[in-house]
Amino acid sequence: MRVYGMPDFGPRYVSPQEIMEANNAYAAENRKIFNDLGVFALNMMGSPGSGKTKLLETMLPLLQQRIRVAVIEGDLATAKDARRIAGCGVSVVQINTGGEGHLDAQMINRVLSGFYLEDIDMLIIENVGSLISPASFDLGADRRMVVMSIAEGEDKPSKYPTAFLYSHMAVLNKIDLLNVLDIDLDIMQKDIAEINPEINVFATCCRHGEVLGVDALADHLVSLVKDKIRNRE
Ligand SMILES: Nc1nc2c(ncn2[C@@H]2O[C@H](COP(=O)(O)OP(=O)(O)O)[C@@H](O)[C@H]2O)c(=O)[nH]1
Ligand SMILES: [Mg+2]
Repeated sequence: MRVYGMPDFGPRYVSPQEIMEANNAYAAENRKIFNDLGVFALNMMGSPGSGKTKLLETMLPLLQQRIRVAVIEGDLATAKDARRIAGCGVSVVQINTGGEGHLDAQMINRVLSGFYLEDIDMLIIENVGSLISPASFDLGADRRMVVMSIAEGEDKPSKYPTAFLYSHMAVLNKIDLLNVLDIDLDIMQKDIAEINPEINVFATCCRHGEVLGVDALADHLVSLVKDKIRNRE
């Protein structure tokens, strides 16, 4: 919900609950559209620079061999990420939020008509780069995934637990940097398991020529998408 200008009868207070209720109504509508059309939606979150777009660029060719994928890109400004994804031959819509640090369900709802959803098995939504507010806004996706670069520091999952608490998958990216950083991957994994014992953790490297772990993540995602397709039949 947005309040443009001030109504005649004076300022109106829009409570956080009202904002969340309005968001949840759109999220429910999105979920219904995804379920009616058999589209598996993934809400992908993580800090700026954690490697979300790079992970997509690396993983999309593996996914496209087995399922039909489209992407929504969220950023404050520019269509740079959408251009990168379009380079993989995938349908993509870029949403620029201006100042907002997250995508909300209404923004997703507004761009869904830009896709031929009947011809898509999976819609991946790369959220605005942040470990904080994206985790609070349900988009109506089937699953949530948080991507963190190990270079962000091993203490970050415990300092920013919300995204890990609400995600089904966590990706620890840039493991090629283990050689040059004083990072203990075990501490990160232990902290994540403490925040959310159910979460599936994947360690990846997306660096050209050194790709690691992306095939295991792609396999996991394809099996989730195929489960949804099977349950619908
Ligand atoms: N060394 C290394 N660099 C990576 C890896 N994954 C991504 N990067 C780099 O990290 C930077 C940020 O990646 P980007 O995909 O734009 O991050 P996003 O903001 O989360 O979408 C880019 O320069 C990527 O090439 C990785 O696994 N290893
Ligand atoms: Mg990006």
